[in-house]
Amino acid sequence: FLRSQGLEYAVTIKDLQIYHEMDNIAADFPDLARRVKIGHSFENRPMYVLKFSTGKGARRPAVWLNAGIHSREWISQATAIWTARKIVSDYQRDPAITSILEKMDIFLLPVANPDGYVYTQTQNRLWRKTRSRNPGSSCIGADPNRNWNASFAGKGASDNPCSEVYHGPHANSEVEVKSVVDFIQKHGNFKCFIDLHSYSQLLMYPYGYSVKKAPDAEELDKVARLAAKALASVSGTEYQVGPTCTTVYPASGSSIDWAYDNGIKFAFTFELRDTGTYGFLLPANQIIPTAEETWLGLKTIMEHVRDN
Ligand code: ING
Ligand code: ZN
Repeated sequence: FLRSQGLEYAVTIKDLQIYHEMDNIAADFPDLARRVKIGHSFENRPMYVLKFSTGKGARRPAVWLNAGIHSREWISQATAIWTARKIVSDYQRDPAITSILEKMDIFLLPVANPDGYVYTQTQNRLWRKTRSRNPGSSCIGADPNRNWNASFAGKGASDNPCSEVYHGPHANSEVEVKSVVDFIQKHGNFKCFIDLHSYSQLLMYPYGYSVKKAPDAEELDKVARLAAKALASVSGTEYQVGPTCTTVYPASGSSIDWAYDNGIKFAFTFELRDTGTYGFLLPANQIIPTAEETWLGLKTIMEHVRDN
């Protein structure tokens, strides 16, 4: 048993090259970035976040950047790891990120669904869900963006384990989701939660579980429009902005609705490039252009969080 665990761990680290880059970033900038294990996946892969902090106080107001919750949306994980490198290289060069980090910590989770991510690289490029077993069904996995405790099992989720939007047996049933929830709750001072998906070029805020208007909808809409404008300034990529439910479709149990209903006001989802020409199979030559433009959108949001 121990030997097989050891082997599995070795394979895992080899599979997830992003984890090596996280290590490299932390080694290159020990005063700014640290790799933190927040839990493990169903198949026992580690869940790593990069914590960016200038170290001036514990539990500072913090930003959570989430990526790769849906494994096939590869531009999400790629944008996240590019962003990690960007944060450390621009700190003390770009006044915007410098001032953001003077006041807040940033936690970046580039691979929120590691088992799914490995599966898309080895078995099925278009796998979306986790890889957990469903007792009584031969279908695998739950949708980790329907599994949060926010109108769980409501509109836009399925109770069929074979569905791509299966919500799972109960809220937080997916250990990958539970790990993030526990970390954020234990920390207790997150002000912003941003989830990166693809594709469609949308920037959305709560709610997805209902057409009811979020109490902060006006402010969130204003911030999202500023972010979309900054993003478009790089190479003209246009984003639509609005609440999830009416901008894309109703969806309950999502990460940003959970964040918002748990006091994290600045909750946004990006649906990155493109609008369907390549869809999930976005060519590699669009990775850096996507990451570059997204960075301006992310900074715009974080500057607003910094000042509010
Ligand atoms: N789209 C998202 C999904 O989980 C979404 C849309 C965003 C739903 C935010 C709920 C909240 O279905 C993709 N492409 O995954
Ligand atoms: Zn997605």
